[in-house]
Amino acid sequence: MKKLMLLLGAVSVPTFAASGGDLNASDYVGVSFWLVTAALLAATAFFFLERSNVSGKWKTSLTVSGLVTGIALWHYLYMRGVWVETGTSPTVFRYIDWLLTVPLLIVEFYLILRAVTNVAASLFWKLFLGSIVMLVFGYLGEAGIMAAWPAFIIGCLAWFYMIYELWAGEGASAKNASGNAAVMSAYNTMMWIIIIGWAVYPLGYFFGYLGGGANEGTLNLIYNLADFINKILFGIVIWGAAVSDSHD
Ligand SMILES: *C/C=C(C)/C=C/C=C(C)/C=C/C1=C(C)CCCC1(C)C
Repeated sequence: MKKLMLLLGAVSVPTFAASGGDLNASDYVGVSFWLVTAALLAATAFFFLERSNVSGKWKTSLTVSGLVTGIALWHYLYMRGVWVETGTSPTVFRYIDWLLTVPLLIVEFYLILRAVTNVAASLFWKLFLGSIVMLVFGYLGEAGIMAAWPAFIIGCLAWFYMIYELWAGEGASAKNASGNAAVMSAYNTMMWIIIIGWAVYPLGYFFGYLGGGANEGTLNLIYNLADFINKILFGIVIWGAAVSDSHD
């Protein structure tokens, strides 16, 4: 209970700082910022409270899920303010959020694999470095420091490299060598999240910058949906695996 009070206290502070203008009902992008903010708040409380409901080896995974949604909640409070007040993309807040939460998600993947199998730390570092290159070039393209197309292509190559490592690299050999059904299914879930779940982001970039002129509404709507899938739904999938593994 004390933990929950602290959590609620911590999230109520920035809402004052971040209260931008009013929310217009026809501003569907602003409404999507609002909805994802509320969902992130609920998800953060949920993941921390559910720690007591799972066995020891899963607790850290739920903590990391809660950190991811908690960090994103903090940024969404401000991102919504930027959008509602200026009608432009909160690019800097967005990328600071990604730079913090994407490495945490990779830690999360690593923890899940570690819970069921022995994976080399080098897989973690390869995914980590790939994700940093992907995000740095995404930012250079979105901030107009680099032309939109080349930045996008280099970002995609870094993402393809991560997929290649998971699909055919040392992680894949470790998985196949294990011959264990639980290992295979945890590994494959993570691989498909990075392939399908993460593909929503480059789609957002594509429709935002490369479909003829900048379209900031579409960009932010797609990014907000992507965050909902990859931060909240992904956390819920882990929670589901953790609960079923803890109660049988
Ligand atoms: C919680 C935030 C997450 C999981 C963010 C993930 C972001 C990406 C997978 C971004 C990918 C991009 C490319 C593959 C190409 C360049 C543009 C990016 C940065 C949007």
